[in-house]
Amino acid sequence: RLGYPERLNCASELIDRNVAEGRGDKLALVSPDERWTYAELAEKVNRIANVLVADFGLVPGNRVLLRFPNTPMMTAVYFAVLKAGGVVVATMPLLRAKELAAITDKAELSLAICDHRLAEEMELTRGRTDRLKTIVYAGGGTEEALETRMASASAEFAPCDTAAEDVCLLGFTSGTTGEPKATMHFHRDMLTICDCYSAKVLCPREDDVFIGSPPLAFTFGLGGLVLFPFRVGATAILLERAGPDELLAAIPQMRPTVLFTAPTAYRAILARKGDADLSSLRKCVSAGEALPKAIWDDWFAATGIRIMDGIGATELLHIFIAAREDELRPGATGKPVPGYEAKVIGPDGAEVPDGTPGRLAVRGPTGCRYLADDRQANYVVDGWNVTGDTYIRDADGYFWYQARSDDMIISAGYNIAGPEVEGTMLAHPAVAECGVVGAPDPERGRIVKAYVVLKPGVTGDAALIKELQDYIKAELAPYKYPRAVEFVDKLPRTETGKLQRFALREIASH
Ligand code: 3SK
Repeated sequence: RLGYPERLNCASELIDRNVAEGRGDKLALVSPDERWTYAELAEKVNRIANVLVADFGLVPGNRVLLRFPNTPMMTAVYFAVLKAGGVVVATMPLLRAKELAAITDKAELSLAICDHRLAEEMELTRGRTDRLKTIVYAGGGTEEALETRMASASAEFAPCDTAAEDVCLLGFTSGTTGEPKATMHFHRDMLTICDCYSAKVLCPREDDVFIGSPPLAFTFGLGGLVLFPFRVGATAILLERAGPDELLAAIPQMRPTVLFTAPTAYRAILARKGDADLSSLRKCVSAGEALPKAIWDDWFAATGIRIMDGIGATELLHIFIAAREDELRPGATGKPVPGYEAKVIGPDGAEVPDGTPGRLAVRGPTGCRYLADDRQANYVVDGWNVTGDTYIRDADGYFWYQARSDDMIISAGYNIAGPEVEGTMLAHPAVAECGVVGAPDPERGRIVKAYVVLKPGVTGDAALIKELQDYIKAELAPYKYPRAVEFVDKLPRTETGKLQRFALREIASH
């Protein structure tokens, strides 16, 4: 039992509490250009909250679109909306006007706060929806800019007396495969993920310094780069661009202790690391897509750190299966995070025996509440959140990822998990990246097809194709080998680095 009070404002709990408990002078946020203590952050949050209420008439329950790269200012605006009782709708910086307009319409947004460097697409959005009435720009130094308004606003703001179960966040799912869905989360959910996954599995300390790549608009980034550090009074480094090169430059210089990123970034950092000093790191978390064991092994060999894999979902706000470093099994995702339960179910919805693949279902203190969406009935069945992932649970209760349920390839009657073939292929010394999908085949229905990005200097020819095929046959059941292999320069990925298998499937079907 988490025992939160009925009235709760998560902005007060995550920011003001640090000041009240004597951590006002402690660094909350660091970026290449700025260093804000908790007291400075609290003051900016208050000023912005006053601007939102006094200048733009925000009332509790109003939704506000946020459009920023990962910056201290984005964080301040985020918590200002929450402190004033508003609802944050954060968007990925790279979204285009068409996508922003779809979100604006779905969430019925009239107010947006936007980094001035992202103005172009924001202005185009105005032309695509009638709803958006006001756009406030941060930065840029104009008279209307957020900072100018903040300067004349009060530095005091009493938190809105929100209920623990008032909605505070609409998390949009990446929307790569269809119409975007918005998941509603409460003030208490923001603390729940800190007090379950972070407190019980990650176990951060007040002297930790967090860094990572996911955008704050993706709840993986929100938790890992803001909520978890703030819950324990730690420090977060925010980088606007946080690809492997930027992380490799920042880690030796800024000496973070906790890294949140995705498998692709771990792999790319290893490939480019040279003699970069990563010794400040003590904990590394991977989520966003399944972590191939080959990457886990290589990272451990290079750094001595046991990457903590995890699976989460925007629908559940953060990670719900993971394991502490001392309990994890390389290659397995882990066990249900304390507070959550998980099971593997068959097509009839009944639990399947251990060792049998099926759909992962989970329930716990956070869960899916889609905003006005019929798809709610497919996702939550009898109180269980039914994910789109195929898993096996072993006899010891560890959950092993197989594939996205729609990434299972059925070839001549065999069930083949594309990600398993990818993970194995990645361990071949010539392979930098790999995506495996089913391609139509007149005889077998589908065949396994691998799209391979080679390491620099390696030539892709017929001999290498044969070598890769033999390699897979030697490592996995031979029916899983890719009957087709194509060398490509890059793979289609989402902004958060996830492989877009649906895009590969489409290419493979032509
Ligand atoms: O994709 C994931 O695994 C994830 C992890 C944490 C929070 C949110 C998501 C979608």
